[in-house]
Amino acid sequence: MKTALTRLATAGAIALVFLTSVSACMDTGNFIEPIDDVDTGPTSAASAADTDCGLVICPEGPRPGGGGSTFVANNVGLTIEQCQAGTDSDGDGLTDACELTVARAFAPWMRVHPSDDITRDEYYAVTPSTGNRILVFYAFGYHRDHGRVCSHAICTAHNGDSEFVIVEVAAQSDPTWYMTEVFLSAHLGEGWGADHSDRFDATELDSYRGAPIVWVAKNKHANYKSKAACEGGGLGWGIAEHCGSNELAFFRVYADGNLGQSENDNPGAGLRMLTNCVGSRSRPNLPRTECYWIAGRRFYGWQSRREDNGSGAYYDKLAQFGFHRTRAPRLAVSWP
Ligand SMILES: [Ca+2]
Ligand SMILES: [Ca+2]
Repeated sequence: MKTALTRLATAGAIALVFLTSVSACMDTGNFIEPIDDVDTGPTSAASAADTDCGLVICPEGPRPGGGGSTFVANNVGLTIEQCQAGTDSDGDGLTDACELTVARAFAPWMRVHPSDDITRDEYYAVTPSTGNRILVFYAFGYHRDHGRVCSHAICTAHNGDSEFVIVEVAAQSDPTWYMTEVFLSAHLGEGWGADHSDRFDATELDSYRGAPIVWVAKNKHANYKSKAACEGGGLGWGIAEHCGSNELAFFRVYADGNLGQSENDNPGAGLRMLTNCVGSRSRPNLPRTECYWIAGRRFYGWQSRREDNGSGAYYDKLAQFGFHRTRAPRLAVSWP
């Protein structure tokens, strides 16, 4: 995590180097190192990057040393140019094969408590951001939040648990790309001191094969960067969360698990939803369908909604980070 002053100073220093050494969109060979922290804010379909540098990539000049000290390299096996040539079912400029490959390459590894129930159905969205950044939203889709032993409402068990992770990626004209930042949900939007959601530089988390490792709190499934952060975070009122390290689970990225883009929010833009309302893949006998692109549609983990109030709508979380737009803003803009 950086302070605002640190980010401001860093952005200023980088901007000075940038202005004196490179010009936008010059040919920088096969290494394309993005300038960090120079976002101008959320972009629209008609952003300058679209018209100046193609849909996704705007090479912004190399930085000596390569990769940047806060980035984590990951060989995704294809270049950004290859990502823009082929079938693009959701119409966002990235091919289906690219979105699947990128989602698999950066899918979070989960350190879960050995006695936790992490029954889940995973879905993901891959969306262009500004410059050469791409954001991937990983929706864990836990069927149940098993609660904690305490008296407040936040501690109670309920159907559905809509925790998520967002990974920000710097695409390259080279098979090696970079994980730049990660957002971890931890009871996002819950009050009472329970919301420990935050954005991190990629190197602030442990990583495996270029993808982040997250610690998943037992029963309530909040995401933390470490066991210490998990057990020091808690649910408020001194009630601790618990994390265990005996198992390493992974986010299952299916070819038909791509949510696509929200066409409802971008009429006429040519974007398409690939998954909106869907039944449970892992337990087809469950009674409910869950919808990802309907505002305010609470998530019940495919289980009967009569039992309780479920968990927060995935749409609302996608929209908070701009995944309902043609381009999502950088994580640093969504969560400064
Ligand atoms: Ca696409
Ligand atoms: Ca997409």
